[in-house]
Amino acid sequence: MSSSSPDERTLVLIKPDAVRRGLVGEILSRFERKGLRIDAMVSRTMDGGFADQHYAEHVDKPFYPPLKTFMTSGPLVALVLSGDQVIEVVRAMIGSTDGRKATAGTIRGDLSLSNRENLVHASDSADSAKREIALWFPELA
Ligand code: FUP
Repeated sequence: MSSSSPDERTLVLIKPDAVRRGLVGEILSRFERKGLRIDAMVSRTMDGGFADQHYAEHVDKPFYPPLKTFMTSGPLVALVLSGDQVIEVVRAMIGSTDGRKATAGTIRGDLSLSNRENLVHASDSADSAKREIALWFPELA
């Protein structure tokens, strides 16, 4: 019997710009090829109240109103990924927030030219992963 702890989980959103641009397969494929597991996945359009909950730490920021408009503008794909150190691994794979500055080879660095329409969200810590998975997939929490 192994005594190692179970793999970590993270919450990922493939944002409305990625869905509109037909990049869901490309993005999912990167995560699959990395060896991460998809534990849950759903297509959903957020309403404003849900966006406020998801982005609780940003609701008072000046960039939030246009971010909210964008994030509620159409369907997105929400998923839970698991794997060894998945939170850090996925953050590295998506790249820095601004697609114009993100390193080539990352999802944002290769495919986004925007600081807002940057294709993916991924939990940035164990605490945010726990909170976001409970919000999006309460059945898994
Ligand atoms: P990230 O963790 O990389 O997704 O970035 P943040 O948590 O800092 O920001 C969340 C989202 O807000 C970003 F994905 C895009 C949006 N944002 C803006 O629209 N303008 C900004 O100046 C910063 C972030």
